[in-house]
Amino acid sequence: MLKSILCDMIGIEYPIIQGGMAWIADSSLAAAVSNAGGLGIIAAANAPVDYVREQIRRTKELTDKPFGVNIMLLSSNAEEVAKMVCEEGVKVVTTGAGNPGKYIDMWKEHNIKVIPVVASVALAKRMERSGVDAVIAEGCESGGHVGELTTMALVPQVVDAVSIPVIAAGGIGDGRGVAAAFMLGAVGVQVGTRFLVSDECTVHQNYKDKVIAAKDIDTAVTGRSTGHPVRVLRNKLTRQFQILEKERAPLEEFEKLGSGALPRAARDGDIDMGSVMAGQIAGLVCKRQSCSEIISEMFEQAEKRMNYVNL
Ligand code: TUI
Repeated sequence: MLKSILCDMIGIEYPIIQGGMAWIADSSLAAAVSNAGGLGIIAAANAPVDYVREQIRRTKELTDKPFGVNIMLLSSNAEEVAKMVCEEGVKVVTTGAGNPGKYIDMWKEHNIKVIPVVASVALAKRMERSGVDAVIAEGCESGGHVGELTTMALVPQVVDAVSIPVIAAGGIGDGRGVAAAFMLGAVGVQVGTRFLVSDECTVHQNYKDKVIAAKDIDTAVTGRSTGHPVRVLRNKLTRQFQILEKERAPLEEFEKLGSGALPRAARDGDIDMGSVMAGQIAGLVCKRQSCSEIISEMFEQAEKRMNYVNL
């Protein structure tokens, strides 16, 4: 079976981390991924600290396996959540959309494995110096907040720049993607989009249906001009964003249009005027399965592919 140092570091069976998808990754999804042998992640996103605490406690009731919390650093309560995970005895923290430098010493004092998402070699090196345990190198094929580089270009450059384990993310949706990530020097993968359509994912059914229906060219990045580029599935909202970008509209107009757009899609099922975050691999995601089926299928396929390559 495909194992790596990531499995030993965290105590998981398969070297796969579930993406910390904002407004989507709750205790149901996190526990299902962890019970299936991967590392489930609860997304703190912009949620109130007590909601995240509740999700952590619920996950502990649903699984005895390790799980983590993703802290979205753009959130106004990131600091509060960063402290709360220490109180709750969380074992693994992933971070996104920023530099978690100021929290790392505190997390390490609480024996938390710290695995930030990075989108550049510079941040990966800075994180290694700060004492993190591994980094997730996320290419811009991913859904949600994106950097500039693709997974294919970013992962090997990060692997060469640091001595800590590197996990690949962005555009990985099946066993071929897992095998490719290992070929690039990664010791694990982070997967979001494929888990979106899993049975245990509580996102609105309309959102799942839109991901399943998506073709290769159906994502777009909005918000480049505002400094918060986000990859989503194209819809009425993205077309309105594109008009604002063309008109070079003031920042307030973008904020007005984007405000509450993610819960509108994820919770309320408004896939026309909501933000349907998904990665470029959505075109490959075409059936709903349990998290356990997804993980075992991905790794069976990856192993076959890697053995074939070795022949
Ligand atoms: O964080 C993500 N993806 C996300 S967060 C999110 S919530 C949100 N909602 C509305 C607007 C914006 C965000 C949805 N999707 N992925 C991890 C990730 N982090 N990708 C890229 C980065 C990143 C980018 C720049 C990390 C650090 C960074 O630079 C920080 C620095 O100071 O160098």
